[in-house]
Amino acid sequence: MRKEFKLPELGENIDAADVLKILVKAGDYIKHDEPVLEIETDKATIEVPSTVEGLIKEVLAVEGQKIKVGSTVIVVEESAAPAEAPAAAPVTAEVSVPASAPSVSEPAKVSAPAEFILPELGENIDAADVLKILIKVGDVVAADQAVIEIETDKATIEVPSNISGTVTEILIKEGQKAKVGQPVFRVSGGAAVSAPAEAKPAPAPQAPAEQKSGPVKPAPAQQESKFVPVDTQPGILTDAAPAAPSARRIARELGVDVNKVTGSGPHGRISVDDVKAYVKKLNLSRREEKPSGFGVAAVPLPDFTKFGTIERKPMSNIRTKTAEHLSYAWASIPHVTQFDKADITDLEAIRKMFAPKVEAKGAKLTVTAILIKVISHALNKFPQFNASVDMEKKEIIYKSYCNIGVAVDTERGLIVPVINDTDKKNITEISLGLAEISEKARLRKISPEDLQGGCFTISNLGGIGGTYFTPIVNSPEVAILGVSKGAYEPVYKNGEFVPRLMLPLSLSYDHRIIDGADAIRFLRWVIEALEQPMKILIEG
Ligand code: CAO
Repeated sequence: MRKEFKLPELGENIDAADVLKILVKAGDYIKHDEPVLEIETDKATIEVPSTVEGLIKEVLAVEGQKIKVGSTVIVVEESAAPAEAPAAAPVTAEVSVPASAPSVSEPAKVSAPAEFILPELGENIDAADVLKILIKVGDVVAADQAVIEIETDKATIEVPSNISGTVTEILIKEGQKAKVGQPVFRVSGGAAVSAPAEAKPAPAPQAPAEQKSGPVKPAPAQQESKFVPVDTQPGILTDAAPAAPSARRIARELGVDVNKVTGSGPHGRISVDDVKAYVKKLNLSRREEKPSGFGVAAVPLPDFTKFGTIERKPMSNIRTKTAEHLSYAWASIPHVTQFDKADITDLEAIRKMFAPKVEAKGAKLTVTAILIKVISHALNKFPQFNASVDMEKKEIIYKSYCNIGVAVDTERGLIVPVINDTDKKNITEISLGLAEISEKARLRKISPEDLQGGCFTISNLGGIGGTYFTPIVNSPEVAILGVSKGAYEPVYKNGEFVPRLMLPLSLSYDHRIIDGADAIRFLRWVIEALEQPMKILIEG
């Protein structure tokens, strides 16, 4: 009796696979659970075991082609069993799963060791620093359980697992950098919950996980479907690039969209070499491109060891991003910095008077909080300071919202969280907001949203010291206020020197859209508002 072996279910949302290797040929005698072919899905390479037994009459799958779930792979003649084989071995057309292979008959179950890989972390983020590993070997990990704490240039994130099971191996270390797509840990005896990690090549099949006992089931009626290479079924499965997991992984690591790579394998299959060739071509074409105005060629560093002992340490993500962002801002914005001083003697008296009231609400009334309020009014008065430049379209973008970024000094470096709608908040609310973001920044709890949408930045170094400095405009904003240490100094007033508390201010601005005269007018307005707070109430 002739029997067909069809490609079984391969897991949730997997309806086809690439045939890597056919492990049998016509004339072979195949037994239950013997591997028939090696296939590759997006998630894993799998050896598929036979659920039929007999003499192989026909092999319908073709190496290098795609095969759909349910398509016939081989046809066997049951009665043609060799002498030593059981004449009528109990067969079932239901699929048996080798214990060590990824899920076949039970979609989404992973009985093989499964790997958790570092998932996508957001646009332009391809790596993160591993701050803490929250699991250890032997732990039973549940789906959605936080497994590692990482830090990108944007935020500290607890990453939840998408697999469950007992942790058998941890593949990264605290303090290391982990790349998106990199294996993080392995589990055994669990289930993939969503977007399962790429499984390792399946070892040779062992005992079937689902050994059928009890009455022999009759094989279901033969299905009509024959092996259908997907190429002949346009529009069904051709949306994703046919790439091996290894090729996808390297593409991810190199920051390349695998769909843009031309595959040189059968049916355009993309190999690791294809990805590398694509990256090489991309790099060559970039080198040939003309420098983009602000591009500065890197000058090779001298060999410092000639002068003494050195130690090289990797930059943290925050440091790397700060370096890139500030280099870009410094090179692309024509900066001018305007210096001036505000007499905050009276304001200091008012600050001290109101400080207990703000403190009762749980915040501290500081110069920074007051400056945020004053700047919010100034942005309303001088709209070109609450703007961005679109040089491509030759347009200036004016914003009618007001969010102020505050440079915060943390032990991991500088970050600039944003307080939203500062024009609509009173100083107590701003103080509470400032306390919240400073605390979050220092406790590494800032989320990417906390860092977005700023219109203007204030950088107050006065709590530490300094007289003046030249802050760099926080692109795509167009101005930044640097604040240095307020100190008493003699000021000539009404024919005599009097001690006044003077606050040094440094306004850096983008000269493309702000002229020097505008900058002085803006800064003078801010200073007058600090010196005579009634100005805000009167002029708004
Ligand atoms: N002049 C004199 N004293 C100042 C001052 C100034 N410009 N600014 C703050 N102070 C005083 C405060 O009044 C406070 O004194 P008391 O404790 O006696 O009240 C003390 O310094 C500490 O202030 P603070 O830091 O707690 O509060 P803040 O709201 O003024 O500042 C923040 C908050 C987040 C801006 C600040 O903590 C910070 O991180 N500053 C560094 C910013 C930075 O690194 N900028 C550089 C960017 S470019 O590399």
